[in-house]
This record gives sequence, C-alpha cells and structure tokens, in this order.
Amino acid sequence: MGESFKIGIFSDTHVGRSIPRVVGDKRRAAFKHAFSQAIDVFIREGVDYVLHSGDLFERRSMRPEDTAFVKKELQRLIDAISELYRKRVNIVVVRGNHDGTSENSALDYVWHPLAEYFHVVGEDEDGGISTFFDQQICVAGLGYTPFAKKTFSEKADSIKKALSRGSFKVLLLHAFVEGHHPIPPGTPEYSTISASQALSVGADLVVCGHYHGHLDPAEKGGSVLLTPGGTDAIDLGDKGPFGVYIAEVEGGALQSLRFVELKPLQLIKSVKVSSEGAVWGIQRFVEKALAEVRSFAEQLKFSEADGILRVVLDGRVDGDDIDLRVAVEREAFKHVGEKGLLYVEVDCRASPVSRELALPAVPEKSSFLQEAFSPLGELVPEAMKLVSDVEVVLDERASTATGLLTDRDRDPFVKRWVKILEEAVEHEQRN
Ligand SMILES: [Mn+2]
Repeated sequence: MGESFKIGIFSDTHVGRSIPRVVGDKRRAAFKHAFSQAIDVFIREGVDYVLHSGDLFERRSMRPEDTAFVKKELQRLIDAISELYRKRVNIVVVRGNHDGTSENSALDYVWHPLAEYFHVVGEDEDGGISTFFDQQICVAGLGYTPFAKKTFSEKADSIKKALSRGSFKVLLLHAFVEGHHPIPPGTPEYSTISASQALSVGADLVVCGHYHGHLDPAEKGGSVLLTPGGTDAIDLGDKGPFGVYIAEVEGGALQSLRFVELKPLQLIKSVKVSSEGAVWGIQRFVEKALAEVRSFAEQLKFSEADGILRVVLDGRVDGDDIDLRVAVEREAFKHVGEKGLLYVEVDCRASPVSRELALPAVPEKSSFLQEAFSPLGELVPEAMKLVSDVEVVLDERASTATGLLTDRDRDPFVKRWVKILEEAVEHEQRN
C-alpha cells in the first residue's frame, strides 16, 4: 500500500478553437501553445497518469493539423516518460460538448493511433459504463450530455460499483456542478449535476470540466472537488489564471494538489467602460474607450506577448447603440497593429435612452420551450431531447449555404416529432 504516484490534470484545452475569427489563427496557435506547455509540465513532473476532463478539441473549427498536433504531443509525453523515468503513462479522458457526440467524437481521432495509452471513459458500453482501472487507480466518468442530472442519477450506482474496484477513485465530469461553482445564467437545471450527486459515488477526487474559470480545490464529504478551468481564455472575458494540476497520491490517498500556471501566448484584457447610471454621449464613450486602448498598448510595449483587448461598453447612451459600437470600433481599430495589439473587440451593452423600456424581455430558451411544450404533459422531456438532438445535428451537418439539413438527415426528427404528438393525443384521450 506504500506505493506513490503522480497525476497530471487538465481540462478544456479546446485545441482548434479560432474565435474571434479576425485573429483566428493567432488564437488557434495560443490553444496549441498552452497544450504543449501542459505536456512540458507533465514530463517535468514525471507523471504516471494524465486526466483530461473534456473539450480536448473544438470540433467545429478544428483542422486535420490540430489532430496531428495533439497526437504528436501525446506521443512526445509517452516517449519522454518512458525514456526519462522508465515507466508508462496512461491518459484518461472524458468527452466534452466541444469534442462532438458519443457517436461522432473527435477523441476517436486520437484514440485509434494511441489506444494502448489513451482511454476514453464515461461512454456507454455493452452492459455498463466505460472506465479505466489498474492496481493503483480507477477512473469513471460521464461524457457530456444535455441531460446530465437525469443521466447521472441513472448511472450513479454503476459508477459507484465501478469505482469500488480501485484503490484511488476518480470521477471525471463534463457538466456544471451546482453547489460547487457559479452556474452561468441561462443554464437549464436539468443539464447540471448537483455537488451532492457528484459526491454520492464515493470518489476520492472529482474533476469538473466544462466550467472555464479557475477555482481552488474544495474538500466536501470525503471527496475533493477540483475545477481546473481552461488552459487559455476560451472567451476573451475569461480571466484565468490558466494552468494544470499535479496530484500526488500515496497509499491510495491524495497527499497534495499543486496548481502550475501556464504562460499564455497572448495577453488578453477585458475592460468595462461604463456610464454607471449616468447618460453619456457617444463621444464620451469613445474617449474613455480610447484611453483604455492606449493604456493597454502601453502595457504591451513592456511585454513580449502580443495582446487582445475586449472593451465592454455599459450604462446608458444618448444616441443609437449601434452607432456607438461603430464609433468606438472605428477609433480603436486605428491602434491595432501598434506594439503588438492584435485586435480590439467591442462589446456594446449600453442601452440607448430613447429605447429604454421599449423592448419586451426575451424569455430564456429552456423556459420558453418548457412553456411551449407544456400541453404535451409527460412527453415534455422527449420533446426537449428532440430539440437538443436537432441542435447537435444542425451543428454538425447543416449546409453552410442554407443552414438547413438534407431530407435524409431531417426525416428521423420529423418521425420522432409526429410520434410525440400522436402519443400526446393518446394520453389526452385516455385521461
Ligand atoms: Mn469547454
């Protein structure tokens, strides 16, 4: 029982992401840069296992060279650990929403060539859930599903049973965990997992992907909940720090968890320019925003890194909000290219005084659907599932020209919808 080992932990690396488009290639390079640095840390630490909690890739915008890159980096890790430490490393991953669906997952691109070292957990297998285990560790998980709450409660017993085989037990999740970190507004409750659900399976360590912010580890009910966050800013508003964790385990118990920060390829800053309740003219916003642009450009002069600035305009404007955005962009863009300033993103949230109170509140999507589907009674979850399945297929297969599906892709959904309606009518007549 005295054996000790090290685990390298990261999540949400989003290799292949290229947003914002204007600096898409720069951002693509930044996510790769972070991934390579993470691998460097794992090699330096001589880890026995690497855990990734989902969104390894950004499937929507990834290119073949992104797959080749990840394969090469993982191979570099495997080779270095073998040469320097005379041991093997096992890489265990769970699928995130950006990796694709369980039938069509970008993780497969890596799994095929590296199958001996690369293990995907948390997908259904015949007769149970896929897990990884050896004499030292057992890793179970749940790949991304829009219905995480229900799916997790259905699988909790199998996960608990699977974990009981291992000495050190790890659960990998790719879902928001309520009661552990803030839940982004607009997230439907059924897509979250509660902290008590996550704790119920008896894992020593629960690694939560999907949430991109960085949190300190939290000990609850005999488990440690860990949210590594992203390895770079997935959205320009993400603050960081970005990094990876190194866990040390001895005799089946967690001895330490260390955060190792990564140095981003680009400096990203998000600033708010707000009238704070007062009403400003467009020119006043432009001046304040320009002051921020200049001070960021000054900061870049003393930094080796290139930078991207995001300016959020907030408060109330005397004039049109679109005119405001255009005016700020026109002036800010004049500074792009100076001193390594790659781009300025202008996010206009300022409300025009003339239009205040004029717009009705737009209901949040899931509550709108719940209400629209309410006549379906107990078939509401079926209908919600249909909507989310359609979204996934639209995402992957819609024509880029028309945004529509082919008849063949659409047909199964039409059939399901008709079936739901027929069943709803039947229920109605029976009651
Ligand atoms: Mn993510």
